[in-house]
Amino acid sequence: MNLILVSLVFFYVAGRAGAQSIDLITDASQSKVTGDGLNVVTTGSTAKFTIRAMDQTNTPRTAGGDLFIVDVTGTATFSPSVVDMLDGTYVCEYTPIVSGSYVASVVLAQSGGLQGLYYENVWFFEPVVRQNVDPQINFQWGNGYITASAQDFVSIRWTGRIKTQFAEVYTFALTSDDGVKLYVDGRPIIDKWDSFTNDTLGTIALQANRLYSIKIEYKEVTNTAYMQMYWMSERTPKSIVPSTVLYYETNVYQSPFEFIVQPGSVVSTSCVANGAGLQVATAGKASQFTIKSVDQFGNSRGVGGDSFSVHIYSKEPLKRPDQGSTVDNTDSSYSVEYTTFIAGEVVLSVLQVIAGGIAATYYTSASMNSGTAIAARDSLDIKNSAVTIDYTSAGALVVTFAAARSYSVRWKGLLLPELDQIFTFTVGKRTPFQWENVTLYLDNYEILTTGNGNLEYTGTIDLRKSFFMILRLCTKLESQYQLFLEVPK
Ligand SMILES: [Ca+2]
Ligand SMILES: [Ca+2]
Repeated sequence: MNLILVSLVFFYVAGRAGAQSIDLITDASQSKVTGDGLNVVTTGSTAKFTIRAMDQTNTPRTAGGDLFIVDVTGTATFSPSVVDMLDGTYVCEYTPIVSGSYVASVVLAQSGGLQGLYYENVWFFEPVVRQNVDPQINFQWGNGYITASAQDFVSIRWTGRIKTQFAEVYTFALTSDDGVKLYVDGRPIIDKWDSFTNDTLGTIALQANRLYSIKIEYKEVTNTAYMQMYWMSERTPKSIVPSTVLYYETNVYQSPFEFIVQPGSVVSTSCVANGAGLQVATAGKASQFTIKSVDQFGNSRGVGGDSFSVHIYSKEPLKRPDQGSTVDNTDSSYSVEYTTFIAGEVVLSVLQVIAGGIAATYYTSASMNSGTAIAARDSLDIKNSAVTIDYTSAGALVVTFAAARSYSVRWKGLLLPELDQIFTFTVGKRTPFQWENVTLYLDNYEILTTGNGNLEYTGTIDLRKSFFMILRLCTKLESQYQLFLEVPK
C-alpha cells in the first residue's frame, strides 16, 4: 500500500511541474490584423489597422513589448511605423500618396538569430529540407553534413533583421567556402558567389538603434564547407555578429496582405491638358486637346465620370466666349474639341465642374482685394444653404449675415441653363436688410450692378442650354444684410 501511495504523489508533482513550465509568449501565427487599413485605402487619406497580439493558446496578450514590423512594397515602397499601445495591441497608420497594387508584410520580429532555409542544391530550388533559427552565422562544417543527408551541393538563405547600436559605418566581414552574398537594408554589400572568400569586407553607413533587413545567401559545392559573419565599427570590436542583435521574422495570421490603393478624388489644380489645340487654332476650324484627370498627388484617376468645362475668351470684353465640347473616354482622359471664330490672342480656360454650389471667398474688408480672405463661413453666421443655387426648384441664392460687419464677398461658379432663351436675373433686398454695390457677371458680361438702396435690379442674357456659364457675384457688406439672387427657371 505504501508503494502505491508514493507513486500517486510522484505523478501529481510531475503534473504540476509540467503545467507551470508552459511559457506563454506572443505567437505571430495567432496574432491578427483588424481594421480596413490594408483593405479600403485611398491616396491622401489616413489608413489604419490594428495588430492584436495573441499567445500560443489563442488568448489575447495584455501587455506590450513585442516588435511588429510592417513593410509595404509595390508601386511604391514604404515602412509605416507601428505604435505599441502597451495593452497587447499595436496600431499602424499611414497615408499613401501613390495609387496602385501593393503587398504588405506584417511580421513579428524576435531576437535570437536569423531564419535559415536549407536546400539540397546550389540554386535555392524547393523543397526546403531544413528550416531553423540560427543564433549566429558561425559554421565550420568541414567535410561533414550540412543538412541531414548532404555534405555537398547545398544552399542556405538566412533572412531577418540586424539591430545597430551606433550611427556609424559598419564593416561586415565574411569567411566562406564556397560562395556567398550579403545584403543589408536591401543593398548588396558583398558578392563572392562564384568563389570562396577569406575575410571579404563590405561597408555600409547605418543609423543608431535601428533594425535593418539582412539577407545572406550561401552555397557549398564540394569538399570543405564553412561560413562565418563578423562585424565591426568604430565602437564595435570585430566579433562574430552576436545573436542578441539578430532578429528573425514570423508572419502574423494571413500576412502578407495584397491590397489596392485607390486614387483620391479629382483635384483640378493637379490635372493637366495637352495637345495642339492649346497652342494655335484657326478661326472656324475645330481644334483638339486632351485633359488628364488626376488626384492631388498626380495619380491617374483610372476611371471617367469627372466633369470639365472649356471656355475660350477674346480679350475684347463684350464678346461672348466660345465653348468646347468634352468627351469622357472613361479612362480618366477627356477629349476636348472646340471651334472659335475669334482671331487674335485668346484665353482658354479649363474648369472642373463640381455640382452642388458655388465657391465663396469672404474678405475682412469692404474692398474685396485687401484684408484677409476667410474660408470659415460659419464664423460669419452664414447659413450653409446660402451658397447653393438650386436651379430647378427654389431658384434663389440667399445669403444672410446676422450682425453688422464690414466685409466683402466674391462668389464664383458655373451655371448650367436648361433652355435656350433670354434669362433675367434679379438682385434685391428682403426687409429689413440692406445690400450695397452688388455686381453680377455671367460669361464675363456685367449683367447688373447696383448702388445701395431698396430697389430690385435686373439684368438679362441670352443663354444656351447644356453650356456652363461662368457666374461671378461680388458685393460689399457694411450693415446687417441679406442678399438674394433670383435664378430664373
Ligand atoms: Ca562539402
Ligand atoms: Ca567547399
